[in-house]
Amino acid sequence: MEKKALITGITGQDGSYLAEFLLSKGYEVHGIIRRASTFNTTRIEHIYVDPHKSDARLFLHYGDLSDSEQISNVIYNIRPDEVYHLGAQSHVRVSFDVPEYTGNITALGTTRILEAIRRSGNNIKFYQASSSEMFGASPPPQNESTPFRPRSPYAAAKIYSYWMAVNYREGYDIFACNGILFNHESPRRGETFVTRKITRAIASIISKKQDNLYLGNLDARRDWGYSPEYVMFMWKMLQNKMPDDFVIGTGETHSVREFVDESFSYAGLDQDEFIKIDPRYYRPTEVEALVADPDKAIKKLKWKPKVKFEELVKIMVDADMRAAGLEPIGEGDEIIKKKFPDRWWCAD
Ligand code: NAP
Ligand code: G4F
Repeated sequence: MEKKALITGITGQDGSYLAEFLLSKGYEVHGIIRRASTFNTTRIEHIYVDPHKSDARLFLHYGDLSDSEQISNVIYNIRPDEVYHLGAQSHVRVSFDVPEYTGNITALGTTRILEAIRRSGNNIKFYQASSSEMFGASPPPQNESTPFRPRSPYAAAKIYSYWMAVNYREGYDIFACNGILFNHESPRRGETFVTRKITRAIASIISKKQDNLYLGNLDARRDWGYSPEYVMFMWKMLQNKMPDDFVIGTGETHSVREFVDESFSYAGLDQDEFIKIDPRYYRPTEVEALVADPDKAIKKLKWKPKVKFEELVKIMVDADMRAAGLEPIGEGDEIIKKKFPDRWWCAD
């Protein structure tokens, strides 16, 4: 029988790729969406079919992670086999401005889902979108045994969720897995995260719509990978025999400055002309360096990321140039075609 998956955060970067991936695996996919005054479903419009049609396999339900009753109703009515909990206030800098809200959604939202699963009495597998941000001040490389030393309200909220997933696994025998994912990007990345902010700015500068790009800390280092590859491993974790927690990342690290260098030179722009520092983008406490040690996932899940840092940059610059109506440079498109020939859902 066709499996059913429920995705929270389906309108986000990862949720949209995961929905496509699960549809390609034959799942019936359900997503929770928030009511917004403007459309927030742009990333999933291309896979949406009128739910009244017989071939519809993607269904959307209104709900909010702050509303336990609605969450419970959706889980009770759908009876999913797997829940992928990706919904969150996911912006680290914003979490310093709205720490209480971040705790309510990113931390307590997880408890609301786990409680709904437990109370339903059904056998439902659970994926928690944990984050490398939880390692915070712990020096790299970071793996499943590295202590959590959070440096933001977001990280503290994610650590709470991590432990709730572990507790429901140990206490109630729920098949709950934490994917501790390092930064992963794509053309669908939210526009205020640093990589996308840079690649969008490049297209705007070339289009003469923007003169400068204001950034914060250029020295921070991140382990950046390609989102479509990461969402496949969310699914893989839930197909394992036993529930477990895994670090997923490339094992390579680059500074924000290197991302700027690589992307501006790919686009043929002189960054010195355009980059300015705005201290408003500094964080009260910063995570200086993240580098994954994904050895456990390599051995147990056969994790092997295909997209390298320089390739990720090219994929994102090309996509933003195309979105701005410019002719892409083209190397990024070639990388997608070559590395994912039968994975249509990777292409944007
Ligand atoms: P994203 O693009 O910011 O998407 C977040 C999703 O959560 C959106 O669909 C958003 O809906 C939804 N959401 C926010 N507040 C909500 C609420 N109150 N009720 C219901 N839904 C709500 O994030 P992402 O990059 O895809 O990341 C997916 C998850 O992985 C997040 O939990 C993130 O914290 C975590 N994570 C991400 C990375 C990364 O590098 N991308 C790494 C590690 C962990 P709207 O569209 O309505 O805003
Ligand atoms: O792109 P960022 O905002 O991502 P950050 O803070 O690493 O968080 C992302 O990755 C986490 C996984 O480790 C996820 F859990 C989380 O949900 C999110 O997806 O910032 C990356 C780095 C930071 O050090 C920041 O200080 O870039 C630096 N930065 C420099 N200038 C900037 C800017 N970040 C942003 N957003 N905007 C800037 O102008």
